[in-house]
Amino acid sequence: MERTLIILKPDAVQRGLVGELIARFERRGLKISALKLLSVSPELARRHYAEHEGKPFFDGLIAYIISSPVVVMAADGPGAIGVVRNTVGSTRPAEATPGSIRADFGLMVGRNLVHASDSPESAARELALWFAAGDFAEYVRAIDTWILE
Ligand code: DAT
Ligand code: MG
Repeated sequence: MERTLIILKPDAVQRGLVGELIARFERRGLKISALKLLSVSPELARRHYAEHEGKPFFDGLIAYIISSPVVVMAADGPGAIGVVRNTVGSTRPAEATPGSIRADFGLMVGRNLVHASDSPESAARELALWFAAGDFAEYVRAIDTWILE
């Protein structure tokens, strides 16, 4: 079972899409193991996006992510990292596959609604950045036998 980090970015919160976007991950069968809403400090934003430091869009990306609260969650499931990336869609909403979140709700790369970890290494790093070990709930859902073989 994999665990991945999902961030519903400021535009998702401001547009009132939090419930709709979480519902997509739930309906896919993923299990939420941690969830919170918070205002992001510039320091945390820079650490989260450290791989993009120095790129032309970095300052705008940080300004965007700290502009309003975000919802951060951990989602568990078989192949969760790749499944969530596919559910979210391509970085540029204009190029995302219809049916993905970024295609269905977005138009521009700087307002692409959701962050999702892109590899097991990123997931481990990002989960540790946003959550403490005690923040994760380990539980069984009664419905799991109808989702997991
Ligand atoms: P993703 O969010 O799909 O993992 P990424 O890690 O390459 O994409 O980039 C992080 C975020 O930075 C992305 O969601 C939007 C922004 N971004 C990426 N490339 C950009 C570009 N060329 N111009 C403006 N913003 C960009
Ligand atoms: Mg990325």
